Amino acid sequence: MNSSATTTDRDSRARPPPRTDRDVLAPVRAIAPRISGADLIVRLLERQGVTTVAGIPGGAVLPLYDALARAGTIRHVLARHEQGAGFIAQGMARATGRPGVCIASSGPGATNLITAIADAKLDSIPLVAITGQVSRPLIGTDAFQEVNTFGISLPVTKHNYLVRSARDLLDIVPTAFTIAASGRPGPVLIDVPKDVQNELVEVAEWPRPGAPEAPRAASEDALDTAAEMIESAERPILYLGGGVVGADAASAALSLAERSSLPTVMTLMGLGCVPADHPLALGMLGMHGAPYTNHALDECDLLIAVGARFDDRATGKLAEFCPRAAVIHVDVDAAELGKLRTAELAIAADARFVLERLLPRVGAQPRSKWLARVRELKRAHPLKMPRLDSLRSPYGVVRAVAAALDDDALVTTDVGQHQMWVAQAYPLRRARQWLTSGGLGTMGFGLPAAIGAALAHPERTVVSFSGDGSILMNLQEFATAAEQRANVKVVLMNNRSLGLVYQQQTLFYGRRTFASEYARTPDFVALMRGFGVDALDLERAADPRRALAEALRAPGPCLIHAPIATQEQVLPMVPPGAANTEMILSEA
Ligand SMILES: Cc1ncc(C[n+]2csc(CCOP(=O)(O)OP(=O)(O)O)c2C)c(N)n1
Ligand SMILES: [Mg+2]
Repeated sequence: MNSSATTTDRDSRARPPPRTDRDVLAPVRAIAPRISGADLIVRLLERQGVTTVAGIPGGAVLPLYDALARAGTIRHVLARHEQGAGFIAQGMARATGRPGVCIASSGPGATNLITAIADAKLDSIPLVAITGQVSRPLIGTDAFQEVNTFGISLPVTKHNYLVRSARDLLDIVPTAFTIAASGRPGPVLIDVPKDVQNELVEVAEWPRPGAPEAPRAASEDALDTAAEMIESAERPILYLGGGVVGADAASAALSLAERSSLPTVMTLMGLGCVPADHPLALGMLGMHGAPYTNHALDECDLLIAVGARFDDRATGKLAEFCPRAAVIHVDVDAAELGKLRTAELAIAADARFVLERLLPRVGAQPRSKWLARVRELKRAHPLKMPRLDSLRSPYGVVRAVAAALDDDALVTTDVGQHQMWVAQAYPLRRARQWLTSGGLGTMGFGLPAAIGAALAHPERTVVSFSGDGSILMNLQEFATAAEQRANVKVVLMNNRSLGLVYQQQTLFYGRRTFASEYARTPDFVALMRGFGVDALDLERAADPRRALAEALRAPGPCLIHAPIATQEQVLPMVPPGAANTEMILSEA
């Protein structure tokens, strides 16, 4: 979609705006009231059902902010950095499945949003980003706070617009919501010059709100073939990715797994689709997956990949991934099919559509031999989680937090060892419970995403596992959390290092740990006082477990400081480029 947007927008900047369908379908009546582009955006957002947006104002977007102020219908969450606003919007989107909305000004406001937009692109998260731009006559003059936001965002958006006339907003805004949420979801950026925000237009008729397109269907033939392949397989494995979450297909996946006795692996993005403690759940595959998970994949004869994209962190050395398996690959994005692994059966369709229609096509199968073999693999190649009962050990902290919460709690993470410890050890039991930056792996994601999730589900607890490196990347959002009284609990696993880097240097660079250990770390508990946020230091608490449970129960934001030894490693680990069966199993 980007390519068409580029050519259209680039080539026609100097020309008058093209006529749109709306010009033809909805002729403007002379008596219609005149409304500014900024007011139009607010009305169109209201019509989309948007109740909360996150952003930071600035000169080029002030008309829109004024329209938000005058309307008073949409809650605006004032972030402290535009990347925070982008991740707050993402948190709302990931927790609900509906597009999140963020707003930034031109120039540095827009560039600060880019990482959050790229993150949404790689994880297929529906997002609508609205940026202010310098007025049309100034575009291309290096005006104050002018950057080519359209150009910069082009490769990291699903679609983007530079709006050339206020009238075009009537098409662009609803279409942006449709594109963001349809098929494979993703971020859409709308760049609106200041004079377009101020431009008055007559609106005779309002467009319909943009809704997701109907789910993409699969052919009866493809469904029949898939069912036959599943029926006749001896050692099938279901491989679920983030696309299953995006398509709200988790319960359909579980039903199919149960009907046909399919051991099920999940990608980092797919965790929660099948409850972690379900007998068929094999947990996360790949670089930090359980040894038995990767061994089971090595033995399977049919891999049923749904909404998963054979990412290198999941597959390890691709040529040796599931070497004995035929592949059924279901993905709503046809571009994913055959991209990395040729499938014996490739189905470009909605995950839920396919899974729900496969269910009546497959018979109940006990698969006792294969399930017995999988149990044997579990015994022979367990996931070791040492010192589970200690609050000084990573797994112990994760399990203690989980034990104090129920399944309603949402979990976000930052990026690093702590993210993988949580992925391995937290008993995730439902889709949309788990919000993590998978594709881009963005440090700084956790806190603002948790704020967004808490805004979407104010009645729930949101726990964000973070690292001492990651938390400093969007620390300023504690001010937002305090202001919003967001029910966010940050569990800071402080190993005084960029732990995952430290681990890789230890394992793969001759122990030359360089630029990964902090000579000084801040007093995080004291920092929280500055933000007006409660803090608990597990090291100093007389009864840490009780203090932890109380901190998690108390409403509002809180930081829980959990010191961890720098030398702790997240294992197993598949060395980059190696096959998933060549895991490093013990500490080096
Ligand atoms: C924005 C960003 N910069 C750099 C990296 C590379 N990186 C991946 S993990 C990591 C260390 C993270 O440290 P911390 O947050 O303390 O987590 P830990 O591994 O110690 O648990 C780094 C630097 C990244 N993922 N994101
Ligand atoms: Mg760290």
